[in-house]
Amino acid sequence: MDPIVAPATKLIAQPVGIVRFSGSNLIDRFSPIVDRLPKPVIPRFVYRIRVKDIDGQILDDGLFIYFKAPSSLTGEDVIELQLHGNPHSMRRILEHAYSLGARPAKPGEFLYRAYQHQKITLLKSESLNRMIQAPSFQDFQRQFREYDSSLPAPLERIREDWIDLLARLYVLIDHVDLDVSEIPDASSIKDDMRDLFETVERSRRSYQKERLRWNGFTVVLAGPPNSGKSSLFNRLLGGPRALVSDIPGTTRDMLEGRIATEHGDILLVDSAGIRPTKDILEKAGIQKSRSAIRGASLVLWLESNDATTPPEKFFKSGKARLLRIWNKCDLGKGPPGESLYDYSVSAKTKKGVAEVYRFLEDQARIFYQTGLIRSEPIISSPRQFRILGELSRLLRRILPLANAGLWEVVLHEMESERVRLEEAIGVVSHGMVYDRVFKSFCIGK
Ligand SMILES: Nc1nc2c(ncn2[C@@H]2O[C@H](COP(=O)(O)OP(=O)(O)OP(=O)(O)O)[C@@H](O)[C@H]2O)c(=O)[nH]1
Ligand SMILES: [Mg+2]
Repeated sequence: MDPIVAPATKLIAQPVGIVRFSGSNLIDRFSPIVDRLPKPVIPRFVYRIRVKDIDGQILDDGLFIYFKAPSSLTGEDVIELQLHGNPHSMRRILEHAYSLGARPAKPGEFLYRAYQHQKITLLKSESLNRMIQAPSFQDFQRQFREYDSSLPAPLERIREDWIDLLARLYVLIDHVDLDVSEIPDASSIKDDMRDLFETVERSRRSYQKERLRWNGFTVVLAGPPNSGKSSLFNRLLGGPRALVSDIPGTTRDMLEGRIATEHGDILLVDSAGIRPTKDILEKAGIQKSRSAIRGASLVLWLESNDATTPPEKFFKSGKARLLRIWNKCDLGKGPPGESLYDYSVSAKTKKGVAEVYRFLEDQARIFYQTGLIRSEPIISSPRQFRILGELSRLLRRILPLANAGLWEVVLHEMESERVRLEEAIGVVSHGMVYDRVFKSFCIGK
C-alpha cells in the first residue's frame, strides 16, 4: 500500500518525538532519511542513528526501529523514528519523508490499516481509541480490559444470537423442503426474540448511564456577558487561553480546556454570555452555551456588579448542578443578598480562585469515584449505540408479527437487519468502515 507517515506524538516541545511510517518497501524508499543506515536492516532491532533533512544535512539523532510486514502494528512494513521532540525539526523530517513519496496519514489511518490486515477488529479499535481518550485512570483500566479481553464484545454476542434465530427461522419456514428431523419450536423462537430484545435494551441503558462519565467531569462557565467568565477560565487553567475584553459579548464560540487532577480530568468550558440579542453570531453562541449547560456535570454561574442576571430562567430542567459565583469582588462592591452566592472571587486579583479550584477538584473526585466500574463489557461508542437503537426498533416492530405467526416477514426483516449489524462489527467494504469509524480518531494512531 502507498506509504503514509505521521507524528505519533504531538508537534510540541517535549523530550521525545516519534515519527511513524507504514507501507510497503519502506527501507528502499526512505533510507535517504537516515545517515549510514546499516545493510541489511534487522527487523525489531533498535539502531542508534542520525537523520538528515532534504538537503542531506544532519538534523538530529535518535533511534530507528524497523518492523517487517506482516509482523507489525499495521500488518505492513513499519518504521518508527524516536527523535528529539522539537516541533521544527520534526516538521523537517516529515517534509523529507513527503519528498520521498510518503503521504501524510489521515486521522486513524494506521489503525485502519491494522484493521484491513486483520491485526485488530473494528470493535477493539474503538475500545483502543476510548482507552487513549479515557478521562480517568479507572476509565482507562476498564477500556484496557475490553481491548485486552478475548471474550466477544456485546455486539458480537448479539450478532451470534441474531444469526442463530435466523437459522431457526429458515428451518421453521422451509422444513418441508429441507427434510430436517427436528422442526424448531415457534414459541421458543418467540421467547428468544424477546430475550434478545431485552439484551439490546440492557446494553442501551448501560451505554446511556456511562456516556456522561466518558465525556468526563464537565464544568461550564456561564452567566451574563462581561461577568468575567473568560477571565476566570484563564485563571483556573493558569494561562491566557480565552480572549478577555470589556466589550460585552466577547466570547462567541465555546472554548475548552482540560485540567488533569489525580482523580480524573476536569473539562472546563468557557461559553458566550447569555442575554437577549439580535446579532446572529452572538445568538448562535448563546445557543451553544445553552446546550453546553444541558450537558454539564456542573455549571459555574458567574455574576458581577455590572452583570447580574439570576440563573433561574436558564435552569428549567433543574438537571445541571449549579454553583453561583460573585466575581470582581476586588471592586469593593459586595454581592446583593450575599447568601445567594456560593463563592465570592476576583479573577483579576485571584482572591477566592483557589477555593473554587479545590471545590472543583473535590467534585471531580466524587464524580469519578461514584461512577461504578462494572466488570462486564459494555457498548463503547455512539456509533455502536446507534446500531443498537436500530436493532431495538426493528425487534419492537417485528415481535407482534412473530406473535401473529407472520414468520416470512419476520425472517425478511431480520435478514436485512443482519447486514447492518455485520457492518457495525466490521464485515463491510473497507471504504465505508473508514468513513464511519476511523476518521474520528487521532492522527498517528
Ligand atoms: N475588576 C475586575 N475586572 C474583571 C474581573 N474579571 C474580569 N474583569 C474584567 O471584566 C471584563 C469582562 O471580562 P471577560 O472575562 O471578558 O468577561 P466574560 O464574562 O467572558 O464576557 P463575555 O465573553 O462577553 O460574555 C474585562 O474587562 C475584564 O478585564 C475581576 O475579577 N475584577
Ligand atoms: Mg468571555
